[in-house]
Amino acid sequence: MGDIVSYERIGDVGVITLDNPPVNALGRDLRAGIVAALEVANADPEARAIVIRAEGRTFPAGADIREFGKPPEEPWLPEVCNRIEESPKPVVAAIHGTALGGGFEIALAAHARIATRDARIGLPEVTLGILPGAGGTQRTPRLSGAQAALDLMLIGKPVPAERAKAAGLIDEIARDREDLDAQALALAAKLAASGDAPRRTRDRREGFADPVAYERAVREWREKLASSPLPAPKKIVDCVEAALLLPFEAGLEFERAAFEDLVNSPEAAALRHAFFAERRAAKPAGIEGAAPRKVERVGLIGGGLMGSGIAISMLDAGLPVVLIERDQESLQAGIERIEATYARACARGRMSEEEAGLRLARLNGALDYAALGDADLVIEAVVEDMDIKRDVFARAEAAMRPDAILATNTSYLDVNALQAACAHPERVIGLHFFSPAHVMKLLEIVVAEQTAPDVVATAFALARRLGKVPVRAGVCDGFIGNRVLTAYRQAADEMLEEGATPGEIDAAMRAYGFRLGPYQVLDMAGLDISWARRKRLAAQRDPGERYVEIGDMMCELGWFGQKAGRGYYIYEEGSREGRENPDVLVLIEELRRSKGIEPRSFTQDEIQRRILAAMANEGARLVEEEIAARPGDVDVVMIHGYGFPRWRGGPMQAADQRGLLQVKKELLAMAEGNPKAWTPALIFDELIKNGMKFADLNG
Ligand code: T1G
Repeated sequence: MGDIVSYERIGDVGVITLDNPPVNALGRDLRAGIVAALEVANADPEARAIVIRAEGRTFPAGADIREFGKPPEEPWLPEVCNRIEESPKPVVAAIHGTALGGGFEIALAAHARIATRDARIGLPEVTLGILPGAGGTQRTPRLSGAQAALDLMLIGKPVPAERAKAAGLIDEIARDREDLDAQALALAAKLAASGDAPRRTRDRREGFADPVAYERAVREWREKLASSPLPAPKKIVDCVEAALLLPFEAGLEFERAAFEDLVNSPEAAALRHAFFAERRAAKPAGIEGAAPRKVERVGLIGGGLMGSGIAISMLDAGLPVVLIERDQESLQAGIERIEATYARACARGRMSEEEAGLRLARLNGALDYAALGDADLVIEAVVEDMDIKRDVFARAEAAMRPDAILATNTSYLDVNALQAACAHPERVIGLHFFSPAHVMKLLEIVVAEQTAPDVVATAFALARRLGKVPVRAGVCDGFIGNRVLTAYRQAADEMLEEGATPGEIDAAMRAYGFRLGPYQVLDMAGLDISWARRKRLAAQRDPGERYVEIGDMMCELGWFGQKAGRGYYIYEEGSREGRENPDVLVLIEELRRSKGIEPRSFTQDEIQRRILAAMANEGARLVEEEIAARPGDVDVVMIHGYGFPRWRGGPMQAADQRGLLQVKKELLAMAEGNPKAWTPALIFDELIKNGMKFADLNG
């Protein structure tokens, strides 16, 4: 059994307890321990029934994801589940926390399931590019029918115990952990006392009661997934359909074959990478032992698009916010923007009026900075102008407590310079939210030269509280995300000059998995934003570096994108769908002629390869400069802030999958036209020479 599984008898019930922190992941040792304990329990003459329960924060939250991609070790999880199901004594699963994936499959193999009211169950394997491979696709629909089973497996989100009970997946609900153990023992004893043979889930057919509804659910999900580029969701539908059509054992084999096809797929490898990269990014080096400061009151300076979004994030997390603006009109506009967002949420049934009222009650507006006197954290979200930000910081510092944290939401500006001008530089940090700030998950935490470790720790704790995905970034122009974005756009612009069209480049990146291409995003965000930055940096630009003027030429004509009705695309009144702007093609043609460039055609594959190489190279430079702590952090930023398809794993993971030598060759070819931008980062040679990948630097 080892020391992570224990067995004891309470009355006439054998109790198997799992204790493998942090989440009782079903690694080899835990699986072997369960099998051994089951044998002991079934051999124990005094035990008439069995309870499987867990210590720690949760019932098993799945198979051990770290084992995937490696040769599987016995006992295999499907076998463990079959052993539980075949137990001659009734087995009850006592669930608390989050019973997910293989953890819930263990419970499904038991003869009855009881869960605490606040427990959640789920089969989120699709979020890892795989499927429930230990009988979940065969046992779940037998209990709940196809609709509930498919929703659980294809949406991939855990559901509350009550909902699982309503779907036939949980038999009893316990008020809390204490009640859980007692009720599980009682249920086990009751099943034993019935004298009936344990009811195997494989023999259950409640979910097959309405085959028409079953087939309809299968058909509807299959239609919904028709255009999905991902293999796992479609295989899940096939498996659930097989559950109805095939005998159980054949269904299990069908599931196993599908699982093995998927577990070694590039999508599954990329999604696993993303899973662990997010968790590593949330634990930055340099704050070990630094206790976060308390944050119970927040001040927000600037109620524009970003400021109001950040305020909503704080209000949503239960934090009171005082919003500061320069005049009454702007303050009113900021407050109305926040109120309108909540009104929309209520109108869409996503929030009750009462809840919206509670959140808005935590919002106060003020014109006087003195209102920041008791704030624990103050964030400025004013216009991207260094002088204005410095002035705002100085006025905030004068009003704030010396131990309160002062943060800037700048997207590009030099946080070191802002910090250096402060009376208490150690309390200054960058908190770079992404628009809309109450929706976008990413939070770039920009650590400046003098930022104190406990201030960094506070920022990461705050991110967790806001439900954000935090990534530590050093100070440079654009931090991690906007630096990589700039390289992305430069690579795209160069292909525009060489013969591609905005539509072709956007189509290629959509085909790669982005929801929108770079020119659609530019039109949405407004071309004037990046124009302002190019103008700000014009004086420092290296004349030797290749510069594509198309964006500037369009801005000079006022073609700022959606807000101007035209940009790379033309937008009919009020529409966000655009048709390619033929006048842009004329401008590009003129630019080519002025530079003597003979246009050529580009395949989608070449467009994707060049852009991905550009992003990976910039990511590599960010790691070399220690702006990014590891390549995985670059991937997390691009996935959560810039729409990089998660199932591709991010630009660094994509470069690893393509092969660093290939990517380097791509860059060298691009560097012929622009050596400054595309000369491969030195790290490429280092890794290639040692047969390593970016992933090997993720620690
Ligand atoms: N395997 C290995 N490690 C895991 C793990 C898992 N399944 N789940 C969590 N961890 C680690 C995680 O890396 C972190 O480690 C620590 O636990 C705390 O996690 C056959 C094939 C359970 C909701 O997809 O969704 O079963 O960083 O920071 O925010 O059909 O973790 O501390 O070193 O995320 O409170 C299916 C994945 C697997 C669930 C807790 N299961 N986990 O969230 O903590 S596939 C999942 C989660 C499967 C079978 C198939 C969350 C959580 P470290 P955390 P949290």
